[in-house]
Amino acid sequence: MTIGSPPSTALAPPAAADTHCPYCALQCAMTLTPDPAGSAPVRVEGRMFPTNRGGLCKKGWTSAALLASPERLTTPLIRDAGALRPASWDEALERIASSLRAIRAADGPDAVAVFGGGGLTNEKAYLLGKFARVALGTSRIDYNGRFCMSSAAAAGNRAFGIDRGLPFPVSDLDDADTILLLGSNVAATMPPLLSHLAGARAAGGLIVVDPRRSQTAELTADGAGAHLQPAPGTDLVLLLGLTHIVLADGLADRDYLDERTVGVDALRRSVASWWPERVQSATGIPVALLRTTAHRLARGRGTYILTGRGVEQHVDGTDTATAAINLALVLGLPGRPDSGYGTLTGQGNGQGGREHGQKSDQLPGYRKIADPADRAAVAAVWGVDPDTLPGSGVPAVQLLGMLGEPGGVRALLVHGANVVISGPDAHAVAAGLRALDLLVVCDFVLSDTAALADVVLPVTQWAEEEGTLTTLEGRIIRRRRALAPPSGVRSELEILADLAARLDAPSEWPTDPALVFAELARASAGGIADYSGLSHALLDAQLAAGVAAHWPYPAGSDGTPRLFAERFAHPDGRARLVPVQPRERDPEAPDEEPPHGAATDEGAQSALLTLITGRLLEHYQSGAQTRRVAELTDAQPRARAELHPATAARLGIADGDPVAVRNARGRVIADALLTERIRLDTVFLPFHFADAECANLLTAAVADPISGMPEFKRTTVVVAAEGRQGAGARAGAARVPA
Ligand SMILES: Nc1nc2c(c(=O)[nH]1)N[C@H]1C(S)=C(S)[C@@H](COP(=O)(O)OP(=O)(O)OC[C@H]3O[C@@H](n4cnc5c(=O)[nH]c(N)nc54)[C@H](O)[C@@H]3O)O[C@H]1N2
Ligand SMILES: Nc1nc2c(c(=O)[nH]1)N[C@H]1C(S)=C(S)[C@@H](COP(=O)(O)OP(=O)(O)OC[C@H]3O[C@@H](n4cnc5c(=O)[nH]c(N)nc54)[C@H](O)[C@@H]3O)O[C@H]1N2
Ligand code: SF4
Ligand SMILES: [Mo]
Repeated sequence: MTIGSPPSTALAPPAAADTHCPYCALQCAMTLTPDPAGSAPVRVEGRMFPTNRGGLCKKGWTSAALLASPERLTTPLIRDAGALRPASWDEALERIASSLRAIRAADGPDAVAVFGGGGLTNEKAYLLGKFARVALGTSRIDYNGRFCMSSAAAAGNRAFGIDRGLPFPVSDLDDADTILLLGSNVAATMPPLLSHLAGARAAGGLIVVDPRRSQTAELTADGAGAHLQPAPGTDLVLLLGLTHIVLADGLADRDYLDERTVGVDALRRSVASWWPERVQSATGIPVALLRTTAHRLARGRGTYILTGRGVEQHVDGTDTATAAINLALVLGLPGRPDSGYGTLTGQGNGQGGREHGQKSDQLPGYRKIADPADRAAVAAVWGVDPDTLPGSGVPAVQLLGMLGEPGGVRALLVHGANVVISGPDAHAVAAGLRALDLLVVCDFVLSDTAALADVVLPVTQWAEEEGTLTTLEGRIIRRRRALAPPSGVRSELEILADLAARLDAPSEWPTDPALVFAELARASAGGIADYSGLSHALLDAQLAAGVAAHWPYPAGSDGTPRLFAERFAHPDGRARLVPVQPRERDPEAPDEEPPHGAATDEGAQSALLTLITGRLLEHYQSGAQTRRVAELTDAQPRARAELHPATAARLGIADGDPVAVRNARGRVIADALLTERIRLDTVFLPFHFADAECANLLTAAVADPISGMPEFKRTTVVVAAEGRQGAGARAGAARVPA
């Protein structure tokens, strides 16, 4: 094997760099200017760009704080006698390589697994997928995007034959008359995106579907639109009901259905019994509101349907996203220049991260690892025999369930994920990580997962590296280097190349991001997510000229800002209407599991509620990064459990009191935040916090059978004032009516 050119860390940094925020998929544009006298090494300014129009949220503004944080890791760490101690790179890498060799020799390549992340650049994600298949020979690779985009991806693939979050530029939303936003709280999760909703609000057409009156639902007030507040997890029925009304009231686009879709008859039959009164009783949404919503969507002056994690992170998330697509197709929206359907991708590279080989069944370019032609094409680029490539692995929830199990996983390499906070059933995840023979975590801070590792490797941060990311609109953008990394820190590309060499891996392992991208482009040629017409140099020239690059971008093309104008990606060019129905509740599903000591009783001091989890504006994901930024933790220092004042009053809980939220899996303690934004029968916890405040102590490791998405948004819990938990459990818990 050969290791490529010297890493780009040898280059002198530019005076100012035009780059993008390290956090979410909106990838707001910013300019970083070195600021030796400042509290952070660079000054952050918002930059004009179509997605953010110069705006940034609080997380973006404060993103430089972590670059020179005292909590930054700058040396490898090795666990010795129970504690982590500093080590040299050579010692750390040799410890990893020798352990991997021994485990592989004893138990075969699948005893080693890899867990990636949707925040990794395309270059890192690509090289990580290649490293797993070529250097480790393991089938067991998956990533945290499984917890994020998997349901929408599965639904998009089966309906359209392709999975690109928004098949149109974000700025297309500006001219919308009506936007149906299901399970997405963009006011907190992508604030600069709100400017693109202004047109629909002015037209009175922003319709938000959320069991909470979220900050985004609040934007529908004063005639700007409507807030539909269904019981958690009943969106599928709501969508079947809306589709029923569209078909029954003659609002469907018949020509479009005839010319562009397959399966309308079966779809019609599947929604026939979902008449509005039945939907009202299942969801709680009044019939009149169902009707006005369906008619508004069919008004035909620019209608968009968008989904977020609130409808996707369920055991039936794929079917719910499919029902949203069916509604869009019946209305004839996808592919129309003024209308469409899309899902809002979450992580910084949530889109690109799901295209280039981190998924268990995938090769670069969104190719299928089980497809002989796809295997042959990628193996040719890698210079290996296709028969040496492993087959499909298992999705993330299943992978985490195999840690330390007999015949399961003995060694895990984690790149860009903090699974002990963000995976469902966090106690079980932690136990699995502790049962491993080798846990290696690459990170730039000692994340909660890194704290459990046997070896921790310190890596570069966003402002110190070159690369590309693919935004929520399928646009490939450049991450640019603004300053040199601290000494002692290496890029993941260097780490993977070094380990590949120590493991005597075949193929080439370039470490220059531009060369890795060039290889990625070749490997993706002819795939669904084709990047073969692009290079770092071309992207830089386009950036300077203000030209956008959206995939598919095959060699010789100018890219594809809008998909589906002529055809969908299935061989016959037509979209599939896939009939879906609410499933019989799985007895394993969290809803059905009686929490310890819970029963219905008069005078109960605890209540059986549905737990919803989600996000706060100030924190990002597991909080590994944002819990280390003073301005953000000052604003949101700890988890607060949102409760309706009436529910709280019944339980004797006042605002700010500590409450215990528990079930058979775990117990979370958080201060009460009383708010009428939430239903009487639900409690909301953010999932950004650790230890006793970790919301995923309560969620179950049950997953959507199609996508592998865990159930993050609907968990049955018992809530009581902390301290009165024992009494509450003895007295039993009363179910609170909606
Ligand atoms: N501040 C901040 N911004 C972020 C992130 C972050 O961690 N913090 N993460 C980024 C990432 S990776 C992602 S994926 C996105 C996620 O962005 P969103 O999808 O906006 O985030 P969530 O808060 O998980 O869920 C959105 C809403 O779904 C609602 N919801 C819960 N259950 C249901 C249900 O059954 N039905 C319906 N209709 N709604 C429901 C919740 O009440 C919540 O208001 O945000 C990105 N941006
Ligand atoms: N209960 C509940 N759980 C959830 C969700 C929910 O709504 N509710 N949402 C889910 C969703 S949508 C998502 S996306 C996941 C997020 O799941 P996590 O994996 O927890 O996401 P992050 O907190 O972003 O973790 C990324 C880690 O990688 C590090 N990191 C960042 N960039 C790099 C890099 O380039 N290289 C390396 N090696 N490390 C890097 C960060 O410091 C951090 O420690 O959580 C999921 N979990
Ligand atoms: S909206 Fe997302 S990309 Fe924009 S500044 Fe905030 S976290 Fe960064
Ligand atoms: Mo996400």
